Amino acid sequence: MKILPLEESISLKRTIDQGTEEQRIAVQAILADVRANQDSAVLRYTKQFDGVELTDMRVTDAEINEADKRVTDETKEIIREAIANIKDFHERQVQQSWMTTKPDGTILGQKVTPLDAVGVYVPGGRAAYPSSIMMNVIPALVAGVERIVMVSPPQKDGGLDDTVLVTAKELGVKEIYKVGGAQAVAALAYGTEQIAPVDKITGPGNIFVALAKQHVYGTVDIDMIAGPSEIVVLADQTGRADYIAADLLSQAEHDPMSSAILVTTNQKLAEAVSKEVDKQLETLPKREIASEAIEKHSCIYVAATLHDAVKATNELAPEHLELHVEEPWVVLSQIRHAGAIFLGEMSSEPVGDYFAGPNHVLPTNGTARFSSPLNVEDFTKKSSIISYSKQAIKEHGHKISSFARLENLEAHARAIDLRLKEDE
Ligand code: HSO
Ligand code: ZN
Repeated sequence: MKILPLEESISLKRTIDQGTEEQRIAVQAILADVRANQDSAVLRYTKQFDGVELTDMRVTDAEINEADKRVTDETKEIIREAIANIKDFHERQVQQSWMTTKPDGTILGQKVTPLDAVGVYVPGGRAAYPSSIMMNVIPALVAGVERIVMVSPPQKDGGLDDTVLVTAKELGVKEIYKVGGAQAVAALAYGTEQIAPVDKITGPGNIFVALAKQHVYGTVDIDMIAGPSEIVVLADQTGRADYIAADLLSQAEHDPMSSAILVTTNQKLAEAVSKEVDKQLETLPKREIASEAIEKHSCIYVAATLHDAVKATNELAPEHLELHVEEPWVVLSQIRHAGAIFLGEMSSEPVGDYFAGPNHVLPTNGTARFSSPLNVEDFTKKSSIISYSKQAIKEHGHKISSFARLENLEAHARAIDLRLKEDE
């Protein structure tokens, strides 16, 4: 791994993959086709892109039960315990509706309502992570969303991955369709004969899914367009090179575009981590992906002081940040931008990916400067509550109609004046 002195300021200069012109045109054509021709278009694209001829996209109870038999009890136990931890964490995020009353009888408030229907996209093949299904579905469940739909592209045999179905079963998701790509996003956004439309689409996907999500945003809500995984480790002289190298590689193995960065105050540690990364890479099954990420998008920065290291970390605003320092709780108070912060050398990043409870859908690409992990609030919306009393209108009505006339909106003013007159 490259070792560099920490310069004045650093940032991850990467942008979201916007796709090629060709891809954008293809996605728009698919969206329009599905909107016009509904299921017949969806089934045609499933045949074309997934090589499977389906007549019915809905996953049956029998398919789910078959998958359930093939998955070991041990795996199911781990899935259940992870679900329990993630539920417990997200239940703490629930926001209550509130009302406030003023002496003149005015009642104001905010009513929190879960979304009616949400679609969760589950990528096909090796990227079909059960953990990501949990991270998308659980906040929706906790928010109280009544209809949660899952979509995923069918495998060559026309089915879905066993662990995907078992995870859905454990979560209580029953409406699952074998459809992927831009056609799945279109079906969820516009609706087809078989798939009723949803209000929000979440979950990761390939470039076609990402472009389709961007395009339907406005018709429905979407979660975010996530970039490749990132990790920053901030370490002082107390850091252990083998732990740090292993954690850097844990994110490097996600994608050749992933970024793994160590910012340290200790030159010796920098050299030891660099060696460890090379050593650990040798035996990693995904070493091709990980070494490309390490070579092209990763490096080690050596900072003169911990203060400089913290400043650089805030500039990076990483998706994941690990603090391998003598006093992580003190350093925490200086961290302003990071999706998830892991304190101390036992808090290895995969703890958060799978099990601890916080969501692993996190802001990437520096967006931790202004956005948050996927959470329960993302599956709710709010309505403002306004109840004015006679007394309140009498006291304040003239100010409101004056304000309206200031904006040249006479009908607004008269609506208020009418109430004032009645009261005379
Ligand atoms: N670290 C990934 C999520 C993930 N890891 C899923 C394993 N499975 C993005 O935060
Ligand atoms: Zn991960």
